[in-house]
Amino acid sequence: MALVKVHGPPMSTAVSRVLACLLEKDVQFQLINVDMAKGQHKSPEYLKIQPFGQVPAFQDEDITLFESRAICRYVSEKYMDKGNKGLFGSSNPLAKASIEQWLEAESQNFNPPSSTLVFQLAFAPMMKLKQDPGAIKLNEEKLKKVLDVYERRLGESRFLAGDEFTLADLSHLPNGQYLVSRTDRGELLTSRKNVGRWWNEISSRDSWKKVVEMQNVKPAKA
Ligand SMILES: N[C@@H](CCC(=O)N[C@@H](CS)C(=O)NCC(=O)O)C(=O)O
Repeated sequence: MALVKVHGPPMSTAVSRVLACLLEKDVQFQLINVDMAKGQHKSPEYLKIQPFGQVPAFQDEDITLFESRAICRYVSEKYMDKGNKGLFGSSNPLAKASIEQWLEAESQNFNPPSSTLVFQLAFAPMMKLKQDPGAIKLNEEKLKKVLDVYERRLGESRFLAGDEFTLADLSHLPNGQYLVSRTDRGELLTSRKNVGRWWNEISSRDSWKKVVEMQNVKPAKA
């Protein structure tokens, strides 16, 4: 059987979310580099598999998907019996709804302020772009409020959706990692008692450690 294909660099938060899921599920994959610096993600060929010109794009035989969280849901369902079997819950509708709820919270509440902070504090300086202090302040305040909710939730359960590590937790790893390791605002996560405990636990999973290793490998010069 052909390996599933992930198109995009592991440095991308959306790509790394999919890689973490594939590693959790123990699904072998082929990583295909997309040279974003050269605009390869906007090429007519690439737009056939990702019409918005973004990474990742994902292929499983004749199925082509984009949107990292949708890809993670698909991988978890399709490879239900492989790797971490509880990653996307069981057939219990309430357990599933709880995972969905926190997956949505990640994408709607956590991702907007955390990805803005990561961009402003880590990527803008790297790309020699001007930082926007107003956006930094506003999004730091927004993220604090979101994490206050997480702090209460994680005071009552080990992981976001219950006692088990699920896609809901996994989905926070990409932005969380950059916030903690590449900005000076990591304390937003690590200084909160319950969020800090949760962060240490989810970010030390073998699957995520492998993704971080992949991110730290410099791409070979063409
Ligand atoms: N919601 C999408 C976001 C994809 C996305 O924004 N990818 C970024 C890299 S993390 C990208 O391709 N940026 C280049 C662009 O938008 O032109 C997902 O989760 O897959």
